[in-house]
Amino acid sequence: MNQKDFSRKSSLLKEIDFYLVTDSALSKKGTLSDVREAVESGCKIVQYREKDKSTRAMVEEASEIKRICNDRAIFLVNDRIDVALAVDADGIHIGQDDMPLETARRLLGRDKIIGLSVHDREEAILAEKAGADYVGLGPIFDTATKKDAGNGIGPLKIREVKAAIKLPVVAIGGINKENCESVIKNGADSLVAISAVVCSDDVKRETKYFIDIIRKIKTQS
Ligand code: TZP
Ligand code: MG
Repeated sequence: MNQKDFSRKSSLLKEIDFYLVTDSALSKKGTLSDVREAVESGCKIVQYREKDKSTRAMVEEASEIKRICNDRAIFLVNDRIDVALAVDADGIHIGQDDMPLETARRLLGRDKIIGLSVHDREEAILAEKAGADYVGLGPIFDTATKKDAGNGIGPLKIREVKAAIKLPVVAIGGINKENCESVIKNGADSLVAISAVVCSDDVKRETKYFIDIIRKIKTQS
């Protein structure tokens, strides 16, 4: 998105439902195809998460993802603040062991979105105090996608975190079509389902499924 400013940032994040995180190792049709299909399906937030490519290849791919997202979806880069800056992404997503949030904020400025991974209520409260724009909470269920993710914390923890902070909470880890209802019913604003979407033959269809179910449950509650 081009015209992002500080006042629009929180309203943009209020609109997210299904959140696409890319994974080139798991993807059936490739990262760019996954982003294209998800955004065409109505996905409003994309995170470029790439662990195996050269910086040059990442900058090229990130630049293409930015073009696809354009003004249709928020575009964030996982971990790599240099790549985010190089392509003027909308922000970054970082973990507890990555660059400190305060440092990332200094480098990116207040208009950019910074998401932080948290595992419990205490980390979520600290994330809010440090100036995160949203938290990624997980792993909600056990997952094979991230080897060091630890055990699933269960969907009830979402409720606990939602009660403690005002920031949007994005649930991640082991989420699929069977268990996604419990994630939204327990208060998640948005969810990530990496393998459930990028391993499928039809990313467009799977994205649409998640968007529809998330919206349906949100309007019921
Ligand atoms: N962070 C916590 S769990 C996870 C990440 C990146 C992997 C989620 O992948 P999946 O396939 O949706 O379980
Ligand atoms: Mg990280």
